[in-house]
Amino acid sequence: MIVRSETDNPGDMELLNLPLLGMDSEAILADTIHYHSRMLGRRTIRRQEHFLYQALVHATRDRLMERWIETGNRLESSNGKRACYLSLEFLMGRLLRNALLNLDVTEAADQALERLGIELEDIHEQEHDAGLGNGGLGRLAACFLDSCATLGLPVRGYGIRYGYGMFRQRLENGRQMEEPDAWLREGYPWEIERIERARTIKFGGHVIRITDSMGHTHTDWVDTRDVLAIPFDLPIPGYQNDVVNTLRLWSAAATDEFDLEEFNAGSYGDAVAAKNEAENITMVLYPNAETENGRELRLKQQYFLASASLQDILHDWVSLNGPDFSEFADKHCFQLNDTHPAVAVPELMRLLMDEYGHNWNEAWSITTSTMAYTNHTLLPEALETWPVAMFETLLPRVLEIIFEINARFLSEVSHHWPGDLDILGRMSIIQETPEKMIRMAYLAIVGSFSVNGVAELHSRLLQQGLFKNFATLWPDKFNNKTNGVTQRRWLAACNPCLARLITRHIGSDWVTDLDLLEKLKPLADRADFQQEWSAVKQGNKDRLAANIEEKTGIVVDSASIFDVQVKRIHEYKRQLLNVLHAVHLYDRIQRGDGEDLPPRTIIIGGKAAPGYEMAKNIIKLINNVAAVINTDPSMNARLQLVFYPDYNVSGMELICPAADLSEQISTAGKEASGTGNMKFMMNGAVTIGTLDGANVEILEAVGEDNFFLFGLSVEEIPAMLQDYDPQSIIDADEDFSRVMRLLENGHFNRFEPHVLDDVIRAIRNPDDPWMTAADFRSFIDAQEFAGRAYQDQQRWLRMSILNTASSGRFSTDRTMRDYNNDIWQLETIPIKSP
Ligand code: 26Q
Repeated sequence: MIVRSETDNPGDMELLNLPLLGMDSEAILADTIHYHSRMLGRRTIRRQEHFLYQALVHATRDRLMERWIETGNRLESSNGKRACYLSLEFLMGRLLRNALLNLDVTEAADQALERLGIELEDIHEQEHDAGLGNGGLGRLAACFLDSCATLGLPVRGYGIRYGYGMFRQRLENGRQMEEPDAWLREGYPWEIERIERARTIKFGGHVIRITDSMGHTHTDWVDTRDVLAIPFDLPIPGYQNDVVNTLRLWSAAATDEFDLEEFNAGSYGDAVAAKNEAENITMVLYPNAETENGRELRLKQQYFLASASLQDILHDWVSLNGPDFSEFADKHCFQLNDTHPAVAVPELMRLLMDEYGHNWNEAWSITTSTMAYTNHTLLPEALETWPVAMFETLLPRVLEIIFEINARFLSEVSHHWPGDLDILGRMSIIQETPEKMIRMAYLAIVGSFSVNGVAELHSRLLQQGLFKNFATLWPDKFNNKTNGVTQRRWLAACNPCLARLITRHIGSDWVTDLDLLEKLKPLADRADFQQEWSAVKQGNKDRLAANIEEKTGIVVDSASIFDVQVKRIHEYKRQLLNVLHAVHLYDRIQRGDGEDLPPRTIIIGGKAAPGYEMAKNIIKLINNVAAVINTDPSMNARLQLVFYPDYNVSGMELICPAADLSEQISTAGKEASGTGNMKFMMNGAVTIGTLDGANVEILEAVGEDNFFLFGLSVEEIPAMLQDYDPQSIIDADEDFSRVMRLLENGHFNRFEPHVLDDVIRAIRNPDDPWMTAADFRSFIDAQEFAGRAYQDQQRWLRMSILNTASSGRFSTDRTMRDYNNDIWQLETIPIKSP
């Protein structure tokens, strides 16, 4: 039941005394038909399932809307603290399945559609993924929102409504081709446009100072080219608790449809061009790649998000509280998802000073007690920097503020390290050479009261490495918040058969309290339970096999071990090492040494940033090796290799329930956390992995008997890198030599000479920072061990069950509680228990 709030102003629904909408199949059917005919104007439900999908979304959205309004009312009347999650990416995927689950109407919707002779599953297929993110960081933001709503935490997401999300990947002769993702083309029925809340964002112009009659100097940023930011809201339902939070996505528009002055002067073209320039800002999501660093449009996106979101919050504050900001910092927290929105630090300063009349100290005190920064990388080359010159032309007033922040900060540094001149240059927010650049991570650290990494190892390495000096200066700022994933999407919704099996044995409370999966541990040795577990996994493997055949034409053997690596293609993630293993197995089987091997299907999927040549070469290599292996009759069904095309959130929802072996094989010290590792574990896959990111904690949770550990540790790597000599490693290893010979002889590129040269050469490079050759032997041995374990099905099933049973701490419910206890300190919205 929704408890209506007792506000002074009754809402529309109270005024009309409207009853709440029914949650049964009759009511859902009636509303779906209503939308289908009266809104969409369709005469028949046959053929076009897309319209039925839209109609069902509208029926679902109505039910969300009631709870959304009520959540807003309760939030406003409680006047409590809120957090804003600022992120350039929210990788939401599809929303319908999750909305039905969280509203507890999956069965009702299923029955309603059954009456129309249509399968709910087919309706889900109609939904286009909201691919507004690259990978882990964007998906993490989406999981956070689900957990916050479920816990009743008043957290709002702020992001960008890109016209084109993550590109679609197509393969042509084994090479990645990018296609635009026109996800809004057929309309997006989940969003609500809130034109009345539009904000104006300034770019360009210059700064002037005016001294008034009282002698007060005021700073103005004038002659700017302005752009409108229009918010589109998405509902974020909690799990069966009547809470609906908000994800607010900003879209850019020209301030005037046509600039009349220019139009009248006859420059129609210029007027339209100006409109285009404004709308370009939110046109496309940037794929993550170093080559994308420093693009002006990307900086515009970052500032656009930061300014619009902060203006939105400040506007609300002033309309409710008037000009008194004394309690503002007690009521707000801004969590920065990496440095991408870090320009929010100087922007909040600017708004507080120039728009709301505060002095520097007041503004700084508010800023540094509301901003918190999460870092997601350990690669120094991935730290964001921006040319000062670009800020100068695009954001001149913001640049002034950054300089002042830096000057004050450096004076603190020189007090702490008197006489140390070098340290000023090393810690400065401004890097001086070769070109003046702004170090966004340093800006974020200086402007925040909390800085966190995303796994224990990662947070420790940050404090000992990249941010060492800052951690010395402010030890209390630094903390860890190990990532998680939401079990609603990543177990309950995507693996319904396993969810039902678990619920049958331990009850359903694990959906909101994942530690309860521990109760599965005593069942891990029971033969009957193992049989049920095995049957569910087999069903999921059959489902994935059908999907793979549909997408690639390859018929995979679903009785084989499914050995899966899906993630963005990057050298540090070492898809290359995985390929070396595939080639090694191929070689063994060919030379007649494969009799004892269990049949294996290696599945690799992921996108390469369009400008990242080496990553694209790795995709080409995988596909070439796959073509040879899959057509070689001597493989005798022992080995298959599949490149899964256009891997995305919906792909993972099919893949992770079907995986036996989860490949988490990055070079130690490079993967900040990983979250795919957690999704696989939760679904009963066993990990083969290095001691990197959250793998360390996964190993700790599940125990070394239930994890295939290999590879150098972070501590061993520097020494090894000193005189790293892949050549001698290869020469000393017969298997490795044979693999290299096959690769270098052109066995996998017979009619395409040299296409694989670069990627093969990387393995022999003594400067290879990813040290692929160094871990070859230990990886091959661990794989051999995993294969043998799989052949003992009882042993394997036990491992699989224990992995799921130990995955409790990798729920984002735990992660969000940790953020809330240590950083946000929000009161929960009173919630209905599920
Ligand atoms: C950079 C420059 C220009 C344009 C885009 C970017 C860009 C965009 C996205 C840079 C990085 C990203 C995304 C990074 C990311 O996904 N990092 C991953 O975050 C996960 C969640 O914390 C971790 O689990 C992964 O280990 C980390 O790699």
